[in-house]
Amino acid sequence: MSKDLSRLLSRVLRHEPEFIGIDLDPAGWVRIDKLLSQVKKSGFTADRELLDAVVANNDKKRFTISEDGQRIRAAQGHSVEVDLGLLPSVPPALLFHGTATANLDSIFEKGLIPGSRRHVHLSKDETTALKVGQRHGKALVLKVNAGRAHADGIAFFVADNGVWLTEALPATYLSF
Ligand code: HQG
Repeated sequence: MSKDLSRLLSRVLRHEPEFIGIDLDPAGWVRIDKLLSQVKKSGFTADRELLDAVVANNDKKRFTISEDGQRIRAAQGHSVEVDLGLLPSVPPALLFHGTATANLDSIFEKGLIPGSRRHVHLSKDETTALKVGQRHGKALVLKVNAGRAHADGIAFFVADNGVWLTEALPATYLSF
């Protein structure tokens, strides 16, 4: 049950709010009471207790509840247009990006690009990056020279859940 709600939240808070008839505000937030009533109207089971458990136990901390406890948003991973309001941060010298080997030629030609999402996602450690890459097939991990990219003026952001984000990254900052 909590897995179903987690999947539904990912879908509506990142990609398809209209699936249950909600609107996200420009920073991706929605009121929790409105969300829960629309979830129920759409035939799913949910209440505040289950929602809080899903948020607290989510393996990747995908969802953030606002400080006043009234609103929720996805921490990252959006394909809908949102401005998360994150301030640029100084990244670690080295970050990692897991991808499918089949993407390599294109990545070294065009650099990392966000695809259907708003940002390129970077991991702090190789293990996490490998897991991200494996979602797409035979995987490998690219090293991202984030220190040099940052020094060259590329902005990096850290999402509420610690995933590093950037808008795009030329191949010159990538290596094996
Ligand atoms: C690839 C998950 C060809 C890129 C994870 C990736 C993450 C290119 C795919 C989050 C390319 C996009 C995001 C280029 C990039 N040519 N392919 N020039 N540039 N790509 O799913 O990074 O479980 O949108 O390497 O944990 O895999 O959903 O991004 O393979 O944090 O919460 O294009 O999603 O979180 O795929 O994953 P995605 P991602 P959740």
